[in-house]
Amino acid sequence: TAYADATSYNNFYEFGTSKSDPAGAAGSLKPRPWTVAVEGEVKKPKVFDLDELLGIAPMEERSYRLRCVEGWSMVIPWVGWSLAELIRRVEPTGNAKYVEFVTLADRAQMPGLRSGVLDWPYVEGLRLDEAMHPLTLLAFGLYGEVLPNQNGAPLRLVVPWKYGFKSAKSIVKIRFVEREPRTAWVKAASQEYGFYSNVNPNVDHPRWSQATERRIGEDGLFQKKRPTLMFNGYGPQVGQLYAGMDLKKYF
Ligand SMILES: Nc1nc2c(c(=O)[nH]1)N[C@H]1C(S)=C(S)[C@@H](COP(=O)(O)O)O[C@H]1N2
Ligand SMILES: [Mo]
Repeated sequence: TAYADATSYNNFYEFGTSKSDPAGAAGSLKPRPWTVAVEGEVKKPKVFDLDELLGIAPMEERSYRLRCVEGWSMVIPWVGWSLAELIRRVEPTGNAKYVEFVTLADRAQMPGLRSGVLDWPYVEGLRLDEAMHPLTLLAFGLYGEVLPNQNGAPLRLVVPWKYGFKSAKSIVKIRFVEREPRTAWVKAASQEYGFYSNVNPNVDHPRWSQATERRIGEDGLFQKKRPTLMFNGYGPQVGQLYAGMDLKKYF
């Protein structure tokens, strides 16, 4: 996906609900100074300064497909390291079953918070084994640059086998918990958005099919549609996490 498309067609409701809003409005986000509190069921809770986080593990570049629940997808060379690197350092206790990601909610920086479209702050969550999976990236950049604000500066998740909304932007808190977190989209519409939200062409969103997708930048005259792949094509790597689970029930 072209850099210009990846940075101008975004979802970031804290800056408005239309795809072009974040690129226009996210200039008011201040990605420095920034801290991330890592807490809850861990032996070594800690408030990390951004500069410390940047040095935790060597930066890697990974091109991931990301598919939005609305049917568009992108392929972006992200820069970051596996979230597992951070998780190992804080030593989760035996009670840590899930990881909750809380993102910035500051009215002074985020005009979209005036709207009640979501219950702020935006919260996402993963099961601990999903969070530990090496594909789960804590991203600090894209295309070899620091993250533009509209893409979730200064740090965000990228969980490539799940719908885009699981990839929380501008994270300020990571909590290890025993119970499945109540995530922002589940709170907003639990019939439409499940906790797992694995990309699954066989489970339709109640209002539209999830069988195909449109790659951003390819939407010319003939609107080429691509078939959506189970787990967004990452099935060989992540399918085992869901062995024995009914993915229609746990959508
Ligand atoms: N804090 C926050 N994170 C968020 C969102 C949001 O509204 N707020 N939108 C999500 C959705 S629905 C998608 S599809 C991706 C989009 O990421 P991108 O704009 O960088 O492509 O971010 C996700 N992370
Ligand atoms: Mo999305």
